[in-house]
Amino acid sequence: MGGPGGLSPFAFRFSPARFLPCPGCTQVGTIPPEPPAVITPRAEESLVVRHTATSVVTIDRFIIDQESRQPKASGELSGILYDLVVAAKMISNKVRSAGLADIIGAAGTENIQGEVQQKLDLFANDTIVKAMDHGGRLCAMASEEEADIIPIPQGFKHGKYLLLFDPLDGSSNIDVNVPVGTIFSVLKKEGEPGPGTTRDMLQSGHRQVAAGYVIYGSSTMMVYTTGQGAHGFTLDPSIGEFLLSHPNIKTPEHGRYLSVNDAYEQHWEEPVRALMRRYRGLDGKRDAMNVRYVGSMVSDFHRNLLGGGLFAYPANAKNPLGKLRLMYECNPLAFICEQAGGAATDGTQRILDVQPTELHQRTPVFIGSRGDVAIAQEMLAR
Ligand code: AHM
Ligand code: MG
Repeated sequence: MGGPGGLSPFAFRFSPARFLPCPGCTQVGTIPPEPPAVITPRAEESLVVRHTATSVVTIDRFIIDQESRQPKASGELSGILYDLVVAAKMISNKVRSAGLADIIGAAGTENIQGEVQQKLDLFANDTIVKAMDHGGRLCAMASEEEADIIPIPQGFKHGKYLLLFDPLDGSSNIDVNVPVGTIFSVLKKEGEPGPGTTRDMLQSGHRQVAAGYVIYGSSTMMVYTTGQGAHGFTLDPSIGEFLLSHPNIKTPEHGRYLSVNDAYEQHWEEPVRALMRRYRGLDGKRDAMNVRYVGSMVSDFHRNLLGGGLFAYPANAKNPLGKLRLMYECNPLAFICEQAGGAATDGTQRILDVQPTELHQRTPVFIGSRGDVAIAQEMLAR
């Protein structure tokens, strides 16, 4: 094991020699194999894979490779990831045609096939539930779209894992063609096998066994971690496969971008105001960060993960715990961020150490480049 970027050598096989006309000559003969897909470092220490015409690393292949590093792996977690990949492709396909809703029928109306159009976030929710509920690997699910946990239907086997997800985060942006995303977290049920309960789900984020997100942007990307680094895959629509594009993502120690909705400034407490002045360079203690706020957490987080920066959704007088949900928004992104060398805090403690008491619990969050998160920790703990 241990090829470039931590991949096993078999992930970079040469295409077999073939009998084809030699390039630049008229003879028919064996042409040398193409060079293997190579991984080259780029700025910000992230790695980018350059695939060749005949050698690519699909997400399935990568998942198998990672599984083979865990001698005790049963393959169940890999199965969950495969099913999520299928759901992500289906949601991506639907999101891509969202702009056509006015042509083929808006949500709540009948489309030309006589089917009732569904809101995209509900479509995404149903797609994930149906992709995941019968595989025998999960014992329960929870979604931002549903108040209670989602049980495994009768007649299907219960597995040992729990899946929590936000099917379509930032979905209010769909109407204006802004990227949205799916976020997921996988936990393991402790104790006796059988149906999962809310209580089983109330685990701190550091116990996640896998987490990831899908961003439906100018391209569709999935980024996930099982605790062996954070890896990004871009959907190639021509072959319908997620291909490894960003292995072993590393986020810069300090970032360029600050992502926060400062319309809430009047409702922030003074330490948060002082912190934001610091990030903007207004107290003279650091260079000003550039402000970028999409209003779609996955988009803001993804940009900052690759380019460096900090996403913040602090508590405010109107929302004393902020807006974002701990278990299926902040925990999975915090797991990925830490795997990429970043950090996440609620202002007083590491996000991944927060002990949840409710399924849909909210938390303030400051997440991104380690050095920038450290400033939040220092200034808010005072
Ligand atoms: P949602 O789960 O209802 O889509 O809300 C979450 C979204 C995040 O994607 C985004 O960062 C945030 O809400 C924006 O909220 P605000 O408009 O208050 O800044
Ligand atoms: Mg959400």
